[in-house]
Amino acid sequence: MPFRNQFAWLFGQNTTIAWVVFGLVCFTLLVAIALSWWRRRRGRPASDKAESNRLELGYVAALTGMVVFLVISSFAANGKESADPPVTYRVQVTGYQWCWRFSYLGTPLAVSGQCGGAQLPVLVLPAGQPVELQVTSSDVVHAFWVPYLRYKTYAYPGHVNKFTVTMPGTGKWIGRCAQLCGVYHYEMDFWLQVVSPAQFSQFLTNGGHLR
Ligand SMILES: [Cu+2]
Repeated sequence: MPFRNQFAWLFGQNTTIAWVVFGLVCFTLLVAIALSWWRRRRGRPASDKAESNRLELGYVAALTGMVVFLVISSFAANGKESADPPVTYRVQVTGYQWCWRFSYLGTPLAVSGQCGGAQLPVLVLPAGQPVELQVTSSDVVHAFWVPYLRYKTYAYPGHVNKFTVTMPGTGKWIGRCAQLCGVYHYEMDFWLQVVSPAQFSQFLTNGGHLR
């Protein structure tokens, strides 16, 4: 499953479960209200049953099953973040107050930009090739977030969070810092731009310029 889809799918699944649970709660409430109204109309007193063990056990079992399912499916999706090697390229993504730097490992190339201006930094990746992103920070905690990918990971100082992404086609999407990191946190936007492998090789060899 493509990287983006594994999280879009998880999001869809969890949202569906949340709506079903919400629906059940509303339904149960309405039934309780209707029953008590019906009893009152017939002059019957409210039920004085203090507990219903079977119902409560069933409720606990259903909740436990749901939690186990959610945890397992989330871990399964997260487990696919780091595909097995070989990855074609490795890029170190460094968040700092208040912008981003992308270093293409194994090459001298490191690109940044001007956050908050017209020249946002651009993370350029090749289409169809697995790339490992190594996310870190040089000062405080930031978070690397590309809404299109349905993916966010923390950028901690002194620690590297790795994930592998294979972008299926070319395109350009906005990325943001998703962790309040100081005064200009709101300016920490960047572009994720996916180009053809040929364009990407040119980008690496001509100092980070795209034609
Ligand atoms: Cu930040």
